[in-house]
Amino acid sequence: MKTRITELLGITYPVIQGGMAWVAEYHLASAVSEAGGMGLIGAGGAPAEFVREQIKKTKENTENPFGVNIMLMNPEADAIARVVVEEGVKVVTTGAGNPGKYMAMWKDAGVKVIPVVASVAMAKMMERAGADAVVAEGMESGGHIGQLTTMALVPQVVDGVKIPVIAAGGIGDGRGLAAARMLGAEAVQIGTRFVVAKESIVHENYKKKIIAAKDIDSEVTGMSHGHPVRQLRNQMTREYLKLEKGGASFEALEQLTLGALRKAVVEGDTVNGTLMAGQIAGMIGKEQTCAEIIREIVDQCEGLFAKMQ
Ligand code: TUI
Repeated sequence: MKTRITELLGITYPVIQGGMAWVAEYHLASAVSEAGGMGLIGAGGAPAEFVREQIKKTKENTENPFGVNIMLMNPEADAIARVVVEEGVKVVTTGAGNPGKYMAMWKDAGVKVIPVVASVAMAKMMERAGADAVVAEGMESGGHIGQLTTMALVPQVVDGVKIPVIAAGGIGDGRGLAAARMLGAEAVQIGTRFVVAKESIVHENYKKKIIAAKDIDSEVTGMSHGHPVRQLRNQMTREYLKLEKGGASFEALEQLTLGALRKAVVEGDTVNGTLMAGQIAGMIGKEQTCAEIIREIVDQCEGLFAKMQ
């Protein structure tokens, strides 16, 4: 399972855990890294000092490489960008924006930079700016998404850049890893399956909703104002989509979702909370440890490749 990504990151398996806001804190990140994948702390909308604490706790729990995902809409993104350098974090992934202005600082500090992109143009721009790899994320993903599917996006990004590509969106098992490798990706990033990991601190109610979800149970809100977010259907999404269809303003819609991800993750509010999850939720049937998840994915993928020969 050696690829340019396992070499670049110094990991055993080409499996990267999504840097999910509120969800991806140190218990999850260190468990994934301990299991031979790449754990990520999701800075989400958190303050910079909270992220520093999370980095310190992750270091106490694993000696393996781990990274930090910086969600660029966070008003504290500048401070978090400095914290990762100060704390000697080896890998940064970014989402929901263009990390160009931090690139020189990170490269000078020897940080490996892996922006999440949703288009070929953005991937090329990131390569020119010095990115070490990109995550090509399809709209099957949970959370903030682009417009293209993983199947269409990944091979086009692979053709468009020389740096290695990590596939994300709609990947939850060894078949997904094998398919991603066939599309030219050298690793996968997986979010939703790790939300229900034993080491994930996400509220039981949220985990149960993912486990119970069917293939068609996610919805995309916020398309009309350019911030599409995929999440499981509930009372909140029904209300949101009704208002959105009626032409509600961005501000009015934002009122509905303010603090709603925290409500879901921390309080287990599955009625008014934002249950971010990808389209693959329908395939996720049980809670497992990160080590079991990674082992199963890698074994299944290797079995498929062996069968093809
Ligand atoms: O960032 C994500 N997924 C996320 S971030 C997030 S936090 C949040 N919380 C509440 C409401 C909304 C968000 C939840 N999920 N994925 C990575 C990703 N990045 N997907 C798409 C993009 C992207 C989009 C546009 C990357 C770059 C980009 O370019 C913008 C530009 O400046 O050109």
